[in-house]
Amino acid sequence: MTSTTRLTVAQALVRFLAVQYTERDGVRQRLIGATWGIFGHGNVAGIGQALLEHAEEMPYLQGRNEQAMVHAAVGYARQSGRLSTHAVTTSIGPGATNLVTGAALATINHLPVLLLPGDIFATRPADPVLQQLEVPYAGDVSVNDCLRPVSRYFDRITRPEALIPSALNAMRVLTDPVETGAVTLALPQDVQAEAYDWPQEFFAERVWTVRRPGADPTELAEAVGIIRSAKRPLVIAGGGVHHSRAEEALAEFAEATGIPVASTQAGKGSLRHDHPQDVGGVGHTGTATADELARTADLVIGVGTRYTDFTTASGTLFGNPEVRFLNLNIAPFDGHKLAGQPLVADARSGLQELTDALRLHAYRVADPYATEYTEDKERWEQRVDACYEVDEPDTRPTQPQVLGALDEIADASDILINAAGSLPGDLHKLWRTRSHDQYHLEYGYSCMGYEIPAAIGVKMAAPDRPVWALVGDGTYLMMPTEIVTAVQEGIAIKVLIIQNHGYASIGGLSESVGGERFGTAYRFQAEDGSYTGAPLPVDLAANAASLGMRVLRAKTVRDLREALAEARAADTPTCVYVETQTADTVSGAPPAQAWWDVPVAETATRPSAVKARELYERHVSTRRRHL
Ligand SMILES: Cc1ncc(C[n+]2csc(CCOP(=O)(O)OP(=O)(O)O)c2C)c(N)n1
Ligand SMILES: [Mg+2]
Repeated sequence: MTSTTRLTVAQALVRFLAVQYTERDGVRQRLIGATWGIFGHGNVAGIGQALLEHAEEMPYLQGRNEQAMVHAAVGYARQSGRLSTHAVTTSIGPGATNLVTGAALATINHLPVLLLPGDIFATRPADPVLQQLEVPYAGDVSVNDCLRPVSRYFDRITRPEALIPSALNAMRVLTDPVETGAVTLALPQDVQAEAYDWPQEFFAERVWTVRRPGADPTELAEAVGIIRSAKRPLVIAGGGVHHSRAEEALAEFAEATGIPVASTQAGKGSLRHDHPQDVGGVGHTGTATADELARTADLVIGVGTRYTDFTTASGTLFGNPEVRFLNLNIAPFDGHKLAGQPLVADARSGLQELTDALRLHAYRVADPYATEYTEDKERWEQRVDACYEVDEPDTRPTQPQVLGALDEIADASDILINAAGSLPGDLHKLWRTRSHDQYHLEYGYSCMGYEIPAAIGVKMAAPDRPVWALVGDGTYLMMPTEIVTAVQEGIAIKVLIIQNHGYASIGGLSESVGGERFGTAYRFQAEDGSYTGAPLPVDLAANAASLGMRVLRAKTVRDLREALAEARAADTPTCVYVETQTADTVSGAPPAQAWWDVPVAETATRPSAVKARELYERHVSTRRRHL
């Protein structure tokens, strides 16, 4: 007879989660390293009590905002190579629906996170319970159903014993390199507190091997043939390179073949910036070097990329009539994109197999092609130098000069986190990535507010490294809450706030699409009623200080250099606050080298929109459908 242990559903879940492990390349670690929680009715007596009772097995972390807790877990998971993550528990109702944005971000970026929202009573004694959505036509709907489309696995545990298969499925999905993303186990609050006699085996240590599938021989042979016939091949490295830890294999592939490597936002850092074959970011926010190579490539080798519109310049980038696509991807869905030849495999395994096969054929690109991209890369480097250069250190910096100041003090150990605003474009074009995991840009969801909580998660996974959250004023205002968490836990993140009085990015975009910067500035109204008056008397530095951070204010480039060095050395949460020369007057960064499709009004009375539409139609006419 199997022995059993009597525990509540919540206690059983916590004990189960504490003994799940991942293993890849011989390294084993805990799958769920800790659990974040904000308590209310719906989890305070169930999961809350279980976390208290099993505090030694499962560390608890207190957050301030449910969405932010997911961001922290995602940051931790990405820094851990998707081999370890956190769980997040919430109350029912608003606590649970606050998870939706974080869940979407995790799923879109293929990053694992386990969500445990409280749910309405399974037994329905209290009907409606506080915060319950009543749906007259369906008794089994709760607000947690909002989490279904943004979760890779969703279940509602309406009976204790249903937890067993559901928890196992949750672990399967979290550790599956294709499927992984947000996993949601919605937990009705009465069920959480219900006791059950659990089979002892449920609490045995379990190891989930994260697989590295190799290529199918037929697909591999096709792929080798396609590469051998290419004269102007270009690799586009996506986030899959990092997820697979395939950076060394990519460098070997590049060195063996002479093929240059461009990268998406998620893939930047796949090669170090000083690798002679790294041509930088590609697409709308790319470098001139990479975008010109993409325009003329006869073969694009996508490695672990989803080919978003930023990468393809909304379908206008790959202009060579002969261009073909070879897509090395662990997900068949992405492997087939742009009507390409799929090579379905783990990025590292697939690259190694390609390199071995191409070495046998002694394939290498011709010298003039290598000379061309080497010289172009050098020209782009000079443009970066020019953007970083400071003639007058006692004036306010431009945003690129802020990055230049950070570039001066950063080494391979620094990690930069950013997600939205004008920084992603500037960073993609300019940042010189010194280590494979230095450039942490969340651009799958480009979610304002990700940076500060994500920095906490990253710092937990990399406690000895300087971790910087780079935020615009808009992003800061969206979600500064987790500063309090960093202060409480003594997690020495660094927050760099760039003040430019509103949305420089969307303001610029608005102007280019005939929107005249409408609703994008944080300014008072001028006499004509437009919001172009004086900046608001809002002091974000004082705000960060009020939440417990040490704050260093920098007025000039000279101050900024000192403040960044001081913050870098600090062992408590520290903020550097700098106001830049506003982006609507001085940009400083190179303009976009490729288009991005943001549809413009087809009919309008205002001349700006009419003009923008003409330009829009010219761009649209260059779009290609790759078949
Ligand atoms: C949660 C969320 N809401 C809205 C957007 C759309 N958006 C992208 S950038 C941006 C403005 C960012 O402003 P700020 O952080 O000040 O950066 P700046 O553009 O000034 O560099 C907005 C509203 C978004 N990405 N995320
Ligand atoms: Mg701003």
